[in-house]
Amino acid sequence: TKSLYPHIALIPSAGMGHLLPFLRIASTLLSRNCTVTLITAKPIVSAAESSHISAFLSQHPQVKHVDFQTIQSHNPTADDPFYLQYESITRSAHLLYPLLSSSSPPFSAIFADFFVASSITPMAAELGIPSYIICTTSIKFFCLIAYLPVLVTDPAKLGNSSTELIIPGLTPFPVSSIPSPFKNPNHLFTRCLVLNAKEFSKAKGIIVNSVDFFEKETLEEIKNGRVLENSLPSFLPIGPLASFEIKKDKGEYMSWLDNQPEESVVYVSFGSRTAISRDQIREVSKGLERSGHRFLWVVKSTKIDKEDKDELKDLLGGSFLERTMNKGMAVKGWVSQEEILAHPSIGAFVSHCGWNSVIEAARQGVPMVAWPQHGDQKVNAEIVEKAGLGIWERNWGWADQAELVCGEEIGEKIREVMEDEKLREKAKKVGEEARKATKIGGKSEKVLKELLELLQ
Ligand code: BUP
Repeated sequence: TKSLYPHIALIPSAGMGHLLPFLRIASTLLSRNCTVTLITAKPIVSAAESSHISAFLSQHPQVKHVDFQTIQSHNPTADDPFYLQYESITRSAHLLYPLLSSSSPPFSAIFADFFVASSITPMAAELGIPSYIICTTSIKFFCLIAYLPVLVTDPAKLGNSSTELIIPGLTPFPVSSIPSPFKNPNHLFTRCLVLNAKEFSKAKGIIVNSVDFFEKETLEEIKNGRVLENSLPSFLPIGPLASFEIKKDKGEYMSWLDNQPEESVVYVSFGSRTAISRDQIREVSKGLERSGHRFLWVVKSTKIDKEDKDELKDLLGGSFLERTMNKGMAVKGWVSQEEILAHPSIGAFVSHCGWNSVIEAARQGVPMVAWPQHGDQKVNAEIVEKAGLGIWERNWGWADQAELVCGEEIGEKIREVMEDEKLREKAKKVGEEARKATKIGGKSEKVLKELLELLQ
């Protein structure tokens, strides 16, 4: 029998940047009386993913959890465990058929990560369950992914880094912003995305953690109907997704922030899966010191958190820590980024521009120094710049390029953002607009409400 409220299956992919938006969607759906089944793959790559899933489930006991064992990939050409995990989830998703077909109450819809679309979307169609893709990146980058099946047939289009890539109907992409794996059709990251992109058109919609005004240009181009010959389902921006509460002891860094003057601290983080080289870490430390501003810095030197065993004093040098003792705080391990960005003492955010980080900064109206490292991040950085949320120094290359960004330049950019009152005002406006969108009657709230009504 069909219940009054939808029963939704949530299927995230690997990495915190994919898991967190799903948990946020789950808690939003629960607050609207939906029944939620969370389907996660095991084994899990990072410790942060395991601990967040457990904490979320213990706080939301009404959520049904299915932990499914994946068939592991053994791909010797890929060294990124997250990419391998994308592949194994995709290859194992057919194992979910019995669950998806026989759930009680039956599923009203499946919300699946864009990295599992290729296996879930056709299966859902066969079962007659509406399926929606959850896009955890920007709408603009998603359009690039949707174009990948065409692009890989003609990689010469990316031959020259000083030119632009034209995707019909969209403002051109500077080739220098396209992630380097896209130049290689055999790269695991590219292959996975191509496979998934081919199935995008079969979904009922693409749910995005974005806000109408924040990606206005792209949304208008899509509305004009010429993007990818209109083959994509509708985009449903429901962001900025609100955080769900994880009751934990307040970190030492939060008490430290409590004692700093308003808007005086630069927060620095490059996300959950960017390993910054030791040499680049040194330059960041010089930059922070040179900027003269207070700082809170999340230091990460490995891709996977479980492998991060370096001590702060080995990475930064004991003398740096002593010299900056009264000026800043460097931390290792997981911090509550949303809480940090919401703290009144935060004045700017030096960020890799992972999409969740961008949207969190937008929601809090915190000005950014965009420092993209890989993947979607340069495309996202341009959106940050256009929206008036931050500045982006295009000469700072990808993380895998040999050239270091020197401390002097880093310090200068931090000063520029911290001391730019106009930018601060613009960023605050972005924050106001973003928060308005999810209030009752706001643009994102309406989109969500209409979607859930449709699924009832
Ligand atoms: Br690190 C870290 N605390 O210590 P992105 C990250 N986060 O809350 P990424 C913390 O993880 P992808 C920490 O707030 C954001 O919601 C942060 O996602 C949170 O970047 C999320 O910003 C990280 O999208 O993922 O991790 O590089 O590559 O998928 O974009």
